Amino acid sequence: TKAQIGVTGLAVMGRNLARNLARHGHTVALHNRTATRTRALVEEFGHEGTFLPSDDPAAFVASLERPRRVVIMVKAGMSTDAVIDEFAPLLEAGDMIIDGGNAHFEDTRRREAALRERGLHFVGTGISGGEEGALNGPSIMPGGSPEAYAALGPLLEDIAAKADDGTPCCTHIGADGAGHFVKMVHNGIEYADMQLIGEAYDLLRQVAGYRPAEIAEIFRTWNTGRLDSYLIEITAEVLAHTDAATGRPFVDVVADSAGQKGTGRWTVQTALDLGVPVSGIAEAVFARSVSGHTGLRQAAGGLPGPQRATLGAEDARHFADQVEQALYASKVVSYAQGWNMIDAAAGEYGWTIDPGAVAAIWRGGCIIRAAFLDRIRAAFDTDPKLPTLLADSEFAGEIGAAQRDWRTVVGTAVAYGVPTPGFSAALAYYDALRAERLPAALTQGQRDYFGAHTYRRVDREGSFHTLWGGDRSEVAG
Ligand code: NBP
Repeated sequence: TKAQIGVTGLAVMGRNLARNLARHGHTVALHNRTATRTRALVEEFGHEGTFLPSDDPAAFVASLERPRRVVIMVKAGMSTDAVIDEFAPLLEAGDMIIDGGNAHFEDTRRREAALRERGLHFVGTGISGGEEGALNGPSIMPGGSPEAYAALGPLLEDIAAKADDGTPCCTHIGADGAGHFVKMVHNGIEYADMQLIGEAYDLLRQVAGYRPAEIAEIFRTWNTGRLDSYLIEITAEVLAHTDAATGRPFVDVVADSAGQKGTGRWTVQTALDLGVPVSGIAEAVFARSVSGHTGLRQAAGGLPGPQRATLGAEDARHFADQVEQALYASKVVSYAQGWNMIDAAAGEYGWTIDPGAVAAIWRGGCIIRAAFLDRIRAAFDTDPKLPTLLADSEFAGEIGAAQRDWRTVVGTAVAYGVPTPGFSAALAYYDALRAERLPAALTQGQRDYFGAHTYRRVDREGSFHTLWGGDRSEVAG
């Protein structure tokens, strides 16, 4: 017998993906640079399905049925290129290499083009859900050609998470790097969601005066409504947790310096190149960065701020409801920005991406899975050309209803000296989009003054320049 699919790179992710495939009845070829990992997998989990382990790449390739499907799950970056260089010469026209690592989409585009020249399919595939997801059903975002997806999709859909309506959380995203691009935006949105939740927590604590265990209860309540999501659920778990060593709330004994692996940063860097404002994600990345600058924080630690008493019980309860409104509205903004970014990239790179399908496959398996995504899917199903989620009638109605509380919360945060860059940036974006006139007109005047950059007028076609250094008459620019 031959294997339907093979996995090379059997650290946590590759191992769990291979087990997931085997548990679904597929025969899985196994390979890892260091053979002990391959053996360990078979020894521990061999009973879960049919595995064909090989120590050497040629034997691994020979154990696969054609067209061959080789999944690479190694550390993203140079390791991926090294593994491609090792396996590509052993493959034949029509075979597929699937990169399930967290590759940068530009690398995926490069690799896809190079392998296509050799007659091989390269499927850059975003996989979200971590270790747990890889084993029990991740959200899967494959790029590459439609032909490759035809031969690979059914296998991936089989092992993907299933949304509540039973549909697999896997769909062909678009050509070459589209899958890894969408996975990158997923991670960016994840950063923004986590930041907004963090701000809500901070306000409930510092303004409303709630203890972490009480805030956990508030989050649990929120999780039964429109904020129902994996991240809100685990936030409640983390906040309810008590440190065994000290008896203090766990959140109080953890050093307040947030780590990052870089996909949030990639999202913002790419958004700058595409010219798409993703201020929610950017503020989240910067907030993690600020948290890590201990030197700066120490130096500024003594600067004055407001002295405010926390709210009384009745006001605190009301404030918590307002924070829910602010959190929800800010979340809608950051998702709207994420989808704008996907749309801009599709234009730039020639991808055809179904925005509703992206929402659909994030409903399960991935870190940002949420009931809310079903509504985003519905918004794009109603109007696939929706310019922004904020223009969808349902979201517009909700934000319209939330905006007063949202302003109150941001204002209160300022008055109390609690930093809420996510809430504030989202509100500023909302106000910028709905503004009749922006001070960009003044910016144009300044640019024309110092650099003769010219401007357009609201009342006439054409480009103009004012002779600022002369008689200040206007000439054609
Ligand atoms: P790691 O990212 O820790 O990579 C370890 C694997 O890469 C091992 O199998 C190792 O082989 C192999 N490898 C390396 Br390193 N250099 C190699 C080379 N030059 N040639 C051949 N093999 C090489 O594994 P992971 O945490 O399982 O993640 C795998 C991929 O999945 C990464 O791209 C990661 O970003 C992505 N991802 C991870 C998560 C997560 O939650 N961990 C989630 C989603 C995506 P060895 O055993 O011989 O050292």
